[in-house]
Amino acid sequence: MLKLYFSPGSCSQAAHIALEEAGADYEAERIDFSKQQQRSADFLRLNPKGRVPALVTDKGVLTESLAILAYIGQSFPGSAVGTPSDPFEFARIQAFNSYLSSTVHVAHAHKWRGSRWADDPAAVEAMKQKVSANMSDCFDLIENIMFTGPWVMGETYSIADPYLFTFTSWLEGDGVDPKRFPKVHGHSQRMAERPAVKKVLAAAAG
Ligand SMILES: N[C@@H](CCC(=O)N[C@@H](CS)C(=O)NCC(=O)O)C(=O)O
Repeated sequence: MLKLYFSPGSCSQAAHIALEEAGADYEAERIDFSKQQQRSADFLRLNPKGRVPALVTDKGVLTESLAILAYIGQSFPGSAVGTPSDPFEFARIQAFNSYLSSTVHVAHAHKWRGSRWADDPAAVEAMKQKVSANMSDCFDLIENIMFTGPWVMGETYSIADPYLFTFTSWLEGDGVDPKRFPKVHGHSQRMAERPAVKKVLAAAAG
């Protein structure tokens, strides 16, 4: 059975929703950041990066949301998050998710994790001050160029949808009004109505 290590509200939420959407048989174990459990010896043995998500499979542990989402999509081909067999269509999904992973996530991380990039408290504070503007720029691009609608890739729901939903949920905390992006905001509202999403949010709250 698959086992997902997650922390509520973090990027691991995307993999959690994808597992639900796929109808996968899985177990979910919460990692409590307030207790620094991501740095515990037990968790570091599993994922030396000290981050979530981590997915234990029968072939070994997978890390990185981009890889985990693609693995779920390819493992459950007929499901709501099954990946397309056409290489170009799959690459389009990966391009979108890669932008979230390598650009938007990094822009967001400057708010709480600036010490990864600088020791000087003034530099860390200066990075924090850029988060709102950088997240706005990223979402301008998503809203106006990258997002098709009603789902990220158009008519077909995919592994890009739970991933975008997760990043959109960070906007308010980053000082950005999500309503500034009507298409993305509508997407979030549609996502919130999906049974898989409701189940994951309830599990995270419990
Ligand atoms: N590139 C990784 C990033 C994973 C990551 O940074 N996860 C955050 C939560 S969103 C985390 O575990 N942070 C804990 C920490 O930095 O101590 C991915 O996309 O999965």
